[in-house]
Amino acid sequence: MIDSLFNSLYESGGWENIAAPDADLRVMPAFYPGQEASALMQRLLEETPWQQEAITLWGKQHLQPRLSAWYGDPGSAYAYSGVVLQPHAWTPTLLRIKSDVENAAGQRFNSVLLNLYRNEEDSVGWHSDAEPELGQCPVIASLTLGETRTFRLRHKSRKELKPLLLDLADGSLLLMAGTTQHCWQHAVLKERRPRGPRINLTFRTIGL
Ligand SMILES: O=C(O)CCC(=O)C(=O)O
Ligand SMILES: [Mn+2]
Repeated sequence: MIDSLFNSLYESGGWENIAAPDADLRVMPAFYPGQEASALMQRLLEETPWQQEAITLWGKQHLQPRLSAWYGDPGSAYAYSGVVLQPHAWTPTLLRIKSDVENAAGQRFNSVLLNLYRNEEDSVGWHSDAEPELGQCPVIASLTLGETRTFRLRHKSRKELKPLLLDLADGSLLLMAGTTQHCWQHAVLKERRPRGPRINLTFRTIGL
């Protein structure tokens, strides 16, 4: 967590709340301690059928600058930017992580998007997770394994608000809830300094 945010953090139930207008953001920095996080990272690197999806933007096809995989309950197909991802069936590794995340979040999830950022060149551009199938005020739990990358948030309309920068470290869990997706966008941008691999898992609830 960056220093400038330190004053706006307060603790509740192991969560650090991040004070930001029109958002409900919490972080658990050591949700999985070091060794457990490394073991899970290794298992997911090996077990996941990683794919580089093609997306359509303004009528043009592009390969996404990261690898991904979608898991979920049967029927939880996920559509965005011209891609429709059919879910893989849950693995024991992912079911175990899902149950840990559900206990911390106090909320059930029926799907998860895995992203693998292979190095500093991989990224996800500015967006909000506001697809209709996620519902009105989606709760999204985001687990980071591996390299620390900067997670940026910017308010959609209040341009006077400074972007928030969260350094999401190995084993950390971020919860985004309330009006966060309505009012804010987020991104993990390319970096110049060399970065090792990072896996991010965003647990979601898709209306079936
Ligand atoms: O990698 C991250 O921390 C964010 C990923 C993300 O925003 C997404 O998959 O929708
Ligand atoms: Mn997102």
